Amino acid sequence: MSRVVLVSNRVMDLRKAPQAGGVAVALADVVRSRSALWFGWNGEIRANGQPDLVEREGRLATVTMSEADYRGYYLGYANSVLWPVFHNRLDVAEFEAGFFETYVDVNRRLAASLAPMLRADDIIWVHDYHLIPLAAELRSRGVTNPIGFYLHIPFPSWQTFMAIPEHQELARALAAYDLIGLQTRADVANLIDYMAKGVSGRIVPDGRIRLFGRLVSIASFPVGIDLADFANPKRDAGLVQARTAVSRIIGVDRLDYTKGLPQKLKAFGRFLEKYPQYQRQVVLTQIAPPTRESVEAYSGIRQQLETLAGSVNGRFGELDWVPIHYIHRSTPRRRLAGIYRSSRIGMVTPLRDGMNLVAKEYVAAQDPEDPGVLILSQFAGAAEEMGEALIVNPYNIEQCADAIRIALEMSLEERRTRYEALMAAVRKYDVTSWCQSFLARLERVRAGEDIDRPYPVGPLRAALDKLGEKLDPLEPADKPTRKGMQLTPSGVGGVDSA
Ligand code: GDG
Repeated sequence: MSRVVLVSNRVMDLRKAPQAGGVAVALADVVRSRSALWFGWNGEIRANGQPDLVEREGRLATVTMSEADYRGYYLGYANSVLWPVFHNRLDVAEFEAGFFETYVDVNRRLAASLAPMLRADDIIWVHDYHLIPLAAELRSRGVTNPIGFYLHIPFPSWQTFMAIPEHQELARALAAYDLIGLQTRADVANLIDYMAKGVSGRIVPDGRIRLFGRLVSIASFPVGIDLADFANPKRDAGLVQARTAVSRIIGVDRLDYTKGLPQKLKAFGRFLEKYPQYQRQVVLTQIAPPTRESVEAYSGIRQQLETLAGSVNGRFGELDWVPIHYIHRSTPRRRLAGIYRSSRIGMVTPLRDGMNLVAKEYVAAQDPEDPGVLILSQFAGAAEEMGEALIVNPYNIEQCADAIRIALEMSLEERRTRYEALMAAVRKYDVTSWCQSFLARLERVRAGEDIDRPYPVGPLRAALDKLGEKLDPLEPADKPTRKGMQLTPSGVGGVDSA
């Protein structure tokens, strides 16, 4: 088995990764379990920090960053342009700030540091929107290894993506990868749609996309959790209020404007107003640790949430009942499973989310004999696999308020049926299968076997004949491009004469 080189914005200390949760756990597991190198920023900002001075410690290779690089690359282009746009928030994107140059420059210097550490048979797996230009920068240094890219956040509609002034440069950078992995089939359709309409990409018969003279595979690999972290927890006694009859709704979200927190608090307030019989019977515990506080767009959200929590508590609260418990601190990971299991409802209602691991963690922690109910936003990637949750539109406050009531009144039988279906989905795409399937596909790229053949060639040829088009033979990527098949709006499976 070849060595895998993982590249991500943050590299975690292998001892601390398990507490960090999320994908850090998965990457740390990959590093521990096979021949691997993990390269990226160690989280330190130093006056003389540079992405081109590498510190090696075992299988980790890390760099520090200067204040200016951190501002332009991380806070700037990554989190003030790409994060909002990819989450449909063009209104808070800071396009004019001139961050793009620093973003590319940091990627260039990261590539310059990484290139000398690479071996001929390495496969390289790059993570997330901070590092889109990395493969192109490696290629310009002569790196020919298979390089895969995984986007943890959603890919927006083609019109939204084209609002980024540098969208063509980003598309060219994406074309330098051999494999692009996305969370959902909807994201795959959006990316292919953009490539077709925005930069004249063409699908070839084996299912890959020809773009800027290269062939790129695009597929969905839904990210999952490690079930063992959440199975069989004890109910967290410290969380249960004095009145044992009180049902808890739990929310665990970084305090990010994409997570739909104001809408969630409003929906809970509306629920208490509309169904007063539940006053004193239900609490909402919202854990919302701080995140990216120095990014402009995050400045108002904390105050907005505190005001909303205060207003619901002031309006409905009693001496012995506080309706909303709002915790603006991180909670130790070891407590999360017990908190989820103690909660009758998991409320995961982001306005947009790549996947949302909290939805999966909540389900995995439930007692199979007496499971709670997951209320899930239709705009979380998780909704594609978790249709047995109560799916809601987080903007529809009335609907969310009603969903809380439905969840509270749901029969044990229905809760079990839904739980079993949800658990099957959480088990099917756990974190191990996510890593293995992506890496296996990247290995196939190296072996020259990354061919999907999604179309039976006979019907395809007939359809193209009808349109007067020719089937694009599989040509080496560096040969001049012939006219291929036009992409359909949904990306795969059809022929469009436009
Ligand atoms: C990005 C994408 C995608 C949260 N609060 C605390 C805490 N957490 C943990 C959760 C979970 C993780 O952080 C959050 O993961 P999410 O998936 O919910 O969201 P993002 O951080 O936005 O992650 C997302 C993900 O990447 C993976 O691809 O699903 O769509 O946006 O594990 O449990 N952990 C602890 N204390 C907290 O207070 N210990």
